[in-house]
Amino acid sequence: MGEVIGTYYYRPKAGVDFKWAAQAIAEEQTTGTWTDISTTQEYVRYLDGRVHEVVPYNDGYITKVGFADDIFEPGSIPQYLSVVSGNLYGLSKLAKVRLLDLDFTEATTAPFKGPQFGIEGIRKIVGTDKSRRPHVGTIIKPKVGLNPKDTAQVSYEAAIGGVDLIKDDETLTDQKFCPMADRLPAVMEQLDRVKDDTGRTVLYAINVSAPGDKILERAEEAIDLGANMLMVDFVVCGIDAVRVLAEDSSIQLPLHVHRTMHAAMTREPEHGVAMRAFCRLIRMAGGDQLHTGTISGKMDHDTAELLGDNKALTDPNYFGLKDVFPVASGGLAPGGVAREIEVLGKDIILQAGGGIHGHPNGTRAGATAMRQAVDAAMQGTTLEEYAKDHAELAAALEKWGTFA
Ligand code: CAP
Ligand code: MG
Repeated sequence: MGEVIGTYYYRPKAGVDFKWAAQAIAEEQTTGTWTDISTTQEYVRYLDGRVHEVVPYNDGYITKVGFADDIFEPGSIPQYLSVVSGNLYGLSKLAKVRLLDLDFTEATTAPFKGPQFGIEGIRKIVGTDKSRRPHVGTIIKPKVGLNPKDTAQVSYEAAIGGVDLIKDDETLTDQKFCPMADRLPAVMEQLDRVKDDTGRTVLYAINVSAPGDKILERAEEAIDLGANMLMVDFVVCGIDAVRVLAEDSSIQLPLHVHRTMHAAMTREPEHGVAMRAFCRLIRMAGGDQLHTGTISGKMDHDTAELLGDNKALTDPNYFGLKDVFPVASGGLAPGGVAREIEVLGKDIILQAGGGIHGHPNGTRAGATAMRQAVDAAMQGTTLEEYAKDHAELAAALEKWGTFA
């Protein structure tokens, strides 16, 4: 019988034995409760959570807990989460507890198809399968409020300026000021223009985040309207919504997965759920791209964790599942590109909203400046050097500088 291993950091409350605390996690998540009970039959025992190790770490401990494969309903992400990431956070004897990572088994990953496209599939669509350069993306800004016509115009400017990907912002879905039925065809018409003019395919990740009983219908409507990519906010829609979209046979489009609200769980180093666990689950669920954070942007991050998160997404040997394109986004600008690539590598999507639409010479110049920054890195030239004969990059560096 295989075992899924959950790795947890925890800090017991004062006076609570640390071994007892680890055992409490294992019991609460499997067959136990706060007291002994008379109803447990001997044949149930094989489902007991097993504490494999406990090692001191900073102010607390790290433990590995084993969960028998049979405790998991094959293919049910909601139920997987209730086992490995359920009641334990509320145990009063624990001052803090954080799920750090999940090691699944063949049996628990077998039901999942994983990403339909992965990095190679996306690169082939965009045409970077030879150059292997990082992709540049933008988010339509302002986050909400533009009408479909202006949304399409902003998209055209970003696309002709050189981005590979345009996405809706996480709060833009199907509001009355910009209905999807008007926005999507208007944007795609502009991207078709760019394709005709430049030969470049630019992806537009339309946000199909919606109530649970509507999300598939929303996705199918987007397909009928000519979408070439879908986007979903996985925390607010549920990780299983990603699987529903990725595995639906009628949806043959790449899936951009946004993580808004994640920081309520991932940010606190002693309590919550590390992004690593979500990376494992989103890869199983079938996301083709996933936000994991930046080195130089506006969002809080831990570089070691971020590198591990991106490795979890791109590890070539992960139960035969395709990899996931990591997205570095949040406060990015051309001056931060070199640092991002230096630390995160080239299999990365560098996404900038304000860092493109806030360019002194407008969106098109902002997109061009981002691409110039990527080209500089690919040539091994410094941003400052490259900016000497690339005006759009020079203007971006003038406004925002370079991010160390
Ligand atoms: C970035 C963004 C993204 C963040 C989310 C925003 O815009 O559109 O949602 O990247 O953070 O709304 O902030 P800017 P993360 O480029 O203008 O900052 O990717 O870490 O989940
Ligand atoms: Mg956003």
